[in-house]
Amino acid sequence: MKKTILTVSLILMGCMGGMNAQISLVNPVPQVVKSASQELYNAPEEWRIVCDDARTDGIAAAALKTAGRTLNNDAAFTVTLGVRGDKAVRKYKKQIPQKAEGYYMELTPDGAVIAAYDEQGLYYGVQTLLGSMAQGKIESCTVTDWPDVKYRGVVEGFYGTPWSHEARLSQFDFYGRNKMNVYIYGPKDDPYHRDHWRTPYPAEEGKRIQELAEYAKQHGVNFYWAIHPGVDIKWTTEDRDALMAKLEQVYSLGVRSFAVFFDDIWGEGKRADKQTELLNYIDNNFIQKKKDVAPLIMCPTEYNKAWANDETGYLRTLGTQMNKSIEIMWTGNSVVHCIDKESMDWINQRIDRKAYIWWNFPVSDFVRDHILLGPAYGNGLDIDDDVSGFVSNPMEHAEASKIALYGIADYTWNMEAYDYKANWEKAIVDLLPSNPKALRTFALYNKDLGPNGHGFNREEGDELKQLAQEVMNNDNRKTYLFYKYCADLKASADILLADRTNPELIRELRPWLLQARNLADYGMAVCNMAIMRSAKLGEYPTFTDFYAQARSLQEQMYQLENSDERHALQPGVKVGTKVMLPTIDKLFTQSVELYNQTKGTKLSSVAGYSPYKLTSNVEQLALLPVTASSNTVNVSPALEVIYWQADGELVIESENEMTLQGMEFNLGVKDMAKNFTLELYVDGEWKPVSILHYKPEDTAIHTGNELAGMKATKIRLTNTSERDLEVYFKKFSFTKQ
Ligand code: 14T
Repeated sequence: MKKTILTVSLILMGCMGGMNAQISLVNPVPQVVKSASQELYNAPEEWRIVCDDARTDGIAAAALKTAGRTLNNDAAFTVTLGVRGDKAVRKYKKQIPQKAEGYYMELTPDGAVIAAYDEQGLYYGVQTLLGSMAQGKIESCTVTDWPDVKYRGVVEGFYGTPWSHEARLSQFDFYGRNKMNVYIYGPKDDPYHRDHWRTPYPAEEGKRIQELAEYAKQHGVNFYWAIHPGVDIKWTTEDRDALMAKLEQVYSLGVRSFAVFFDDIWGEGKRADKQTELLNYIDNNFIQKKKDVAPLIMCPTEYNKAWANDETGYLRTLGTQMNKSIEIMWTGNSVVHCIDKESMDWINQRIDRKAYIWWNFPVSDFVRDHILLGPAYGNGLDIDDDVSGFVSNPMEHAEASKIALYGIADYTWNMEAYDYKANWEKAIVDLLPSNPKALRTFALYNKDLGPNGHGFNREEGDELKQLAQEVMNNDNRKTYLFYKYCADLKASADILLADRTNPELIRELRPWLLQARNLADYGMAVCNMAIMRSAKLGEYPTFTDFYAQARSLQEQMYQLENSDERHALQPGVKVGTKVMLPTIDKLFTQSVELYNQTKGTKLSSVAGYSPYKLTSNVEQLALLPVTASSNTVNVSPALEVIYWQADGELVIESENEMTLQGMEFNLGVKDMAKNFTLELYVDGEWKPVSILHYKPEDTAIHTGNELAGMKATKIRLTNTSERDLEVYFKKFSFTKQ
């Protein structure tokens, strides 16, 4: 099969028009395109639709009717729609690809014919037609098209603020346009999904679910509703019935596709045999019985290779015992990982079916100080036959996620042809046609995730690397060039801040736009320092003026990171962390050192500004950001279970001596205080401070009265229980006087 496609696309490259061909505006890239000529015609202002009665009320016709053109039965331009067997497209029977969701389209200046395999394919044909006319032109061509992956889309599966209702509606428009057919509703912080999974949706919330399911359907998107019962499920008939009742409620709201998630839990809920029994029960007594419900999807507890234990055979149990129609999700070799052929073979063997990929990109719930605007790349281009579905877990920033999702739509539709760089360029124009250049420049510095517990990195700033080196070699011409990169970033951020065409996007980007301005200003100040270092004495402004400016900007960046521009518990706003910021920091330090050498001054050359430093030999804690607002210092909570080994410690060090007021932390497990020792570093010595739970059933840990008024430079929390512990890290904060 692959071979024929390859030959077809090779032939195609010959006949396809240049990059301006209007069909090239379409995302995802269609499988087979034949262009008749290079010529472009004006798209029609009005058209008439010709189709069998059975099609008039379908989603394809509806998409045409709402596409902003006048319907007129006398119009010269005819759009003929039909699926296999329809009279309207009888002549095109042979051209229709024999694949679900496939379609054939013929476009001339006089009209379009879309002949599809099924109604969904017809809808996609219409999307291709509309997409190609996005710039008001049409080109004569034929398109034969179908998806490589059966289920393509998004799982709203992150921790953090769930998407708003409006954001979701806008997503479904976007999925429809980009031929994604799955949306799985599973935001970790919707109480009715996880913490209170037994509780039925109240009327108001239920109405919104209903509206979402309906809107999704109109856009060719299957709305899956997921339940996450593993946190506290008892393997009793009572809980089983509670779960069934909840599914029934959601069914009554119009939802026809369901998923059950068992990720990020421990204890009883993790048992493979019990999960299997429950899922088979749901499958036999609900999914199959209803007749109009899609195959069930489940997310296992061991959802990636790093967490899979072949000895206990969790995955094998699912593989052998669970009904074959149930889809099993998988994130790859680790929680956040790209997928390749080899890793698919590994998992598919174990679960005895094709895994349904849950790709943890562009999700940023573990690096909330970053926003991820880079391309979607790194997955094998040859795994279409090895996956049953492929969905992306996005950021809590719905609009901004569309850049990566645009790529995932393309990748899953036409895998072999996927060109992530070309796709990214198109994605930017699609998202912000009013200011693509500014968005592109800004996005260049917001691709990587920075250091993170999952060790997942993205390319960023490669185009700057050589220049950065040359700047460090004191080549002033290169410094001017680097200055221009900074100026470009500044201009882009300013332009975007005033863009009014996509207010939701700008709202999401805002903290990073403000930080980009600081970063760019900082970069320009440092370039000025480097240049003025060798300038004549007395020339104004001087090196020290720019030094003071650079210092101020370092501090402003710190201030913004700790402002309430972001989520209170997980703040931080970082831009350009891979190349741009480190380059500026290095150049700052070097310039100050050289200046000190020649002038005999003692200016501080340490770049960056952070009065608090966290160190820990507990691996999962070592990278957590520390933030501070006026009197409160806070360590960002971790999402996962923390393995806190015996004697493992967490230390917070302050630049200046602090007078403490109070402190509270929460390790998510009751009766934990007795396992830990809290100490303050006072006058060169560690002094213990008592800790306790106010109530036995409380997980919060408080300090004794002696803390208030103590002066210290460091705080240390140690596991002194002589046992390795499993805890959460929900809160760690203290206040100063
Ligand atoms: F179900 C899974 F496939 C999955 O990825 N679960 C969560 C997901 O909700 C979250 O958005 C994602 C990225 O943080 O990773 C999973 O959550 C984790 C993963 C960890 F390794 C939470 C804590 C972890 F330590």
